[in-house]
Amino acid sequence: MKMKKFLSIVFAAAIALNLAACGSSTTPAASAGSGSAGSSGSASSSDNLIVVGFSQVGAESDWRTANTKSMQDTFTEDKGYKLIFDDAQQKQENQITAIRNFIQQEVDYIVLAPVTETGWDTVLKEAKDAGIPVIIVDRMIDVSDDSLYTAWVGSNFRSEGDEAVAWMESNLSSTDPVNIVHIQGTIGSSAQIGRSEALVDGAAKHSNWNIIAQQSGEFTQAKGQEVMESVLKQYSDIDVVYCENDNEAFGAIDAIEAAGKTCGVNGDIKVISFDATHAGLTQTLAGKINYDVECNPLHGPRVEAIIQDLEAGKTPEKLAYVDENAFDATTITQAIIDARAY
Ligand code: GZL
Repeated sequence: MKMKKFLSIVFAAAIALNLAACGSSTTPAASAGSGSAGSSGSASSSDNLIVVGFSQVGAESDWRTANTKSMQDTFTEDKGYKLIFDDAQQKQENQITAIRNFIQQEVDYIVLAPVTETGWDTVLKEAKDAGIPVIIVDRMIDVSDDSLYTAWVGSNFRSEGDEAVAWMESNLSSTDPVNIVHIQGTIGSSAQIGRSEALVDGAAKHSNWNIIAQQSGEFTQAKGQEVMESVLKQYSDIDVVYCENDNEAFGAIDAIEAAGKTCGVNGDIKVISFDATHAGLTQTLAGKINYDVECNPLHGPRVEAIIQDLEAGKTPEKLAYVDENAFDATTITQAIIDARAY
């Protein structure tokens, strides 16, 4: 429970005791702020719970669904939390509104999964002024003052991209032209920035690599399919499609097959993907995705550990990167997929 709330309860008790001694009928004035956090429920219902306001990007992908589930499975009332969840539908303005609502409700912690890196300074200053710690999860933010957030936990998206490029270097021709379609994620998100930089830098190192098309698939299957359909109409000689998440890859595969071509292992067009969700690895096992780089979404327990540190007066690590693997169609097995948590 936040010190502010604790002190206001002590203050209220002191007044109540004092008034009882004096026989006054005045109601203690200290109710403001005591247990008003999470006021979407009654104050008493959340008085003993740690109230966490979570602003989630949206529900655009299998990865996001797994990330949301991890947070909801972690922050339950029987574990001492009240989770106030907001789905921003991939719009930053909705996340900013949600954060302001969390401040108004005097939550104990704000967790933000930022849709893009910039544009957070003003609202996070408001949270700081309200004395509410902000934990950033998954993608990173670019702010002028990093005291605006207490801790971040997420992935190294650049190294994810480098992992994919290393596979391409080992499995594509080093001499013949390699024509690459680049389906990017949400423009301005850390995941897109890191994964895109890796491919662009990789292509710059190989004179036979040509990025013939580069467009955002917004991390969704529908947009990924739309982009790939359009590119297939323009180019007949495509060697690789580099999809910045599994859902874009699913859309690209649908478009490739609808165009009468094959993809993946021994296919006309190789498919690179990111996230390694259950559905993505199932397509990898089927040989339709050649290489799927993991992006671990199970941040609930990691965020809880940060909050528990703060509750105990400890200082958590400012930046915590999660460990991640990658999966090749030629070596993955059903047993590997079955053993995974998402
Ligand atoms: C990456 C995450 C990305 C996933 C996509 O950490 O932000 O957003 O790669 C999701 O599937 O939409």
